[in-house]
Amino acid sequence: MKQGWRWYGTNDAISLKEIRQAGVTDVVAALYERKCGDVWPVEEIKARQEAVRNAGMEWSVVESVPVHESIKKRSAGYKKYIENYKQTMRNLAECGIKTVCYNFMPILDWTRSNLEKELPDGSTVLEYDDVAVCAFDLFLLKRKGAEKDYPADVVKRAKKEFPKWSSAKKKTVSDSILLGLPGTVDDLTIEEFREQLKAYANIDDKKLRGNLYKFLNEIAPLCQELGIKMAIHPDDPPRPIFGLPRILSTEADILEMYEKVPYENIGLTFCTGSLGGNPLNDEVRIFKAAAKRIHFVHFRNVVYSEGRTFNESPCHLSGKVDIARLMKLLIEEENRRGEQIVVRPDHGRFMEIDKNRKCYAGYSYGGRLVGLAELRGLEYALKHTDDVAGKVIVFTGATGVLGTTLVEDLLSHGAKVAICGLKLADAETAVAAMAKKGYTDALPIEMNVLDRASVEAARDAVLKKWGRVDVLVNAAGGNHPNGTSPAEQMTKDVKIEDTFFGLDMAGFEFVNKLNFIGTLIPSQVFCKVMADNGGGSVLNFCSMAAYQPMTKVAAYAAAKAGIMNFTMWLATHLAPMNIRVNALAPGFFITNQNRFLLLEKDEKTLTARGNKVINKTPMRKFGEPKDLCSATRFLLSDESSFVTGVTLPVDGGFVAYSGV
Ligand code: DNO
Repeated sequence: MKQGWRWYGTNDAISLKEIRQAGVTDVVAALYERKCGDVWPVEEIKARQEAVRNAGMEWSVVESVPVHESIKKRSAGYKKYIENYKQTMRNLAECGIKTVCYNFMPILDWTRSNLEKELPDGSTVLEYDDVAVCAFDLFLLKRKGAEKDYPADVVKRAKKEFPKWSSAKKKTVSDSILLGLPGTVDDLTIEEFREQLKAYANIDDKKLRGNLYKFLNEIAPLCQELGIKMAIHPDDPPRPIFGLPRILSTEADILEMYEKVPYENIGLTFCTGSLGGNPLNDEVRIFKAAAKRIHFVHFRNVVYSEGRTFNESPCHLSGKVDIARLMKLLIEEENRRGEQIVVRPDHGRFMEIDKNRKCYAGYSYGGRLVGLAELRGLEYALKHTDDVAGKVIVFTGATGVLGTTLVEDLLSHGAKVAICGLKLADAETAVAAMAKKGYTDALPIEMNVLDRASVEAARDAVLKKWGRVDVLVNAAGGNHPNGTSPAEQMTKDVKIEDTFFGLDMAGFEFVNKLNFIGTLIPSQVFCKVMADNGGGSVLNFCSMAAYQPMTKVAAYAAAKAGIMNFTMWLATHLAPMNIRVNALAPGFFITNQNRFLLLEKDEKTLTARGNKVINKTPMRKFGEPKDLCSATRFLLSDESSFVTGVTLPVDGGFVAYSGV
């Protein structure tokens, strides 16, 4: 995660200096002084940006550019406000600020009934008490039909408790609901709220959704052109309140928005606390489903006392939401993108340390510092206790399509990788590309897997750099047209040179040797190092052709079958030396060695053979290189310490299916 912190500008009781000292790099801010619907002038954006820069940080996310009510209702004047919104986007992009958080909750933004729920230690947290909200709705707002929106027992308790409310309590609850929350658009009186509710009498869930999608489709092309990512903030609490529809509360809501607004840059602010405000939400599931278009993250937790009543958790990690798993998913998503996402610790307790300053509700210094420290510790632990972290991995064939992805994954999990390629220049290019992504524990090595002297030189270079070898990945290999017979079967009609009898012996030998001997020599050289060192593990690369040969590729299939057999042999032989030997059998992935067999020249249309493959793959698709990452890490790490001699297919079911 890129560590971020919300700053309320010059009105904030917390200074930029203090924020910097919290250790964050990214500031989340807005032009809070601008009215909702105004165009944000470039000079004002620049001034704020300068202030943040002078403090040593970057203003990278806007939270929020609020959406004018007329856009939500599509009522008089909305076109002008959309134009204004677009102009603000242009101005932000001109300043290089390209992530924008906003929400589409009618009238009210996020809602709490108590901003100072006291915990036993005297610190306070924000609370949403369903009974208090119900009592407000029934007896202060006096909304018609309100009763049916609350469970019967909540209504019963509200009726019983409201007569006992002091006028101070009435004021606290109304103020908490209608005003006082930072980031909300307008503070309202009860009368004003009632008036505004009327305007929504004819706007139901469906209509509001339509208005959101229209608005987004109107601004999406411009945002795309400007490189702006729009990150809608989920409803909080995530369900209808006061009879107002809320349309961004659940997994289905998010996916519907993705579908109706088909632009990658129109995505989500993944706010764990807001989503957690509905007991039925499964935030982990939502993250997985929404991952690709998550552009910004808020981490915090909630604790339920009963029904729909919750308070914000005093600990950002524990509570209803599984933050540990979400952090893990976030790290995976960041690895997939090769880019970090801005995260801010959302809200925090109000503690003694802040007693002399007036912080915005939820936005204390101390409480958020604690939250940030917890999140940072969690991320650190997840990144550094990974089982491949610190391992020295020699990776042959590291510059190929699959190798590149796997190497990056291993580096991102803390391994040290010798990137071995036939040509030094390719290995160096790969190492430089990894360095650009921030992975510097990589060493470029020139290695010809068929030449023992070359492999031994590589061994010496790795030992010189890191002093040991823990893992060998034998990914070098491949097929070649010269080792392939063009005809699937021999019939009277095919030319003899296209059959087995036309096979070029040199071509056959090359492919067979490259795969089998190219696995054997590095195994012999590096397993000796591991044996001397007390152990290690080897991962060979097999193929679907190892289980059952495929037409045309006799040399390749025979070699891969040999590797599968050799994996078992070597596993047996080296088990007493604490060396495990396993293999991975990728199903069908488009790589440079098989492209000519599976795709036509246009690189899109499947060849007849490509179609056959898809038809025999129960999952009906080719694999993507990242599909091999977790299986690879598993087989390399101590997670699989009792697994040796196996060949693990990662194939969408290809091996399992007979084709009939
Ligand atoms: C609460 C915040 C919200 C959020 C807006 C986004 O603490 O998460 O105020 O900024 O809903 O528009």
